[in-house]
Amino acid sequence: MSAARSHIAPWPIVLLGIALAGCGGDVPEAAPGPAPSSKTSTGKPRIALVMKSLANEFFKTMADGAVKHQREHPDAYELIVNGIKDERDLSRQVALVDEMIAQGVGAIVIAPADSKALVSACKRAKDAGIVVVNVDNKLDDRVLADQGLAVPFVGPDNRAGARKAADYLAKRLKPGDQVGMLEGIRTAFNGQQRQLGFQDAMKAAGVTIVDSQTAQWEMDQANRIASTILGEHPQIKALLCCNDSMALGALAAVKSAGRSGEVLIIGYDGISAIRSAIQQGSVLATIEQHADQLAVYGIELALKLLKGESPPADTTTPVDLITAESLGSK
Ligand code: ALL
Repeated sequence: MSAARSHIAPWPIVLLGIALAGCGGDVPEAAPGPAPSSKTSTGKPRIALVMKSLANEFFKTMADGAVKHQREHPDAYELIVNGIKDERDLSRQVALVDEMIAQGVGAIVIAPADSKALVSACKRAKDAGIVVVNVDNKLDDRVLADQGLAVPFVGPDNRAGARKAADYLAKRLKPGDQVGMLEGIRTAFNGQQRQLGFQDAMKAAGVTIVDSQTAQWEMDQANRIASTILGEHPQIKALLCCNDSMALGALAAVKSAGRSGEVLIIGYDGISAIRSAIQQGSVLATIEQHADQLAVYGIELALKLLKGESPPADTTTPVDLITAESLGSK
């Protein structure tokens, strides 16, 4: 059994791992066996993509983009794709990094589930001579500095992205209106930045955020918390959700409270279910952060670093507002 398969966790990672084991090709055996090498027997570097919850379409899209890129560049590298089962499974993500170190991959491209908790694992990888590239959610600058670690980041300006969606929402609100917010994992930098972007826009519009709670990026938790917020603050005019999974949970809560059309919803990611909801008019807007390209940018940078190029400064990737108008449904 290949090393890639031997560490694969239950569904949905299994499906992805099997698909990618074929795609990645020549994956070395797990220990005991020959000493790991950062290159395969064909001389190609192996790049490990380590993501967050594969239950979230955002990361499936990210994985699909990476697989497509590898298939278009079969001679450049081999790809190992990993993810965790739920958004909070930090220890599993740390373990995945350690498994990739043990396999002796050439590079790790990581979307960390937590901006602080993954720094030590990334340091272990770099100390083992592995190229590390950080995508999507930025590692904490202070913890990186404390550990004497430099990791290039490729990803969006989440504060600016969130501001775009919330400014669009603000056009439908008036000063003095009240809204609620669903936050991501509070130790994730991108979640913090999205929260700030939403706050910036509401402050500028004179709108009060009367309740803001973390639903840990998850739909089910968002559904429960949104129901509570709607019960406790029946006057709210909108729910601002720091990702689309939580927007889906909020949407179900608004529907079951019989408040469809009265409580506006915004999200962040651009997943297909939210795009459909926007076209149907039940969600107002989201932010497309081009998940299919995020890992690809990271892989392309990793390939350059593996060739000995110097790491660049952080790279900011695009974010686009998605509304019924932009989807052509109005
Ligand atoms: C962030 C991603 C997506 C995703 C969220 C939950 O890092 O940018 O917004 O929905 O994590 O894992």
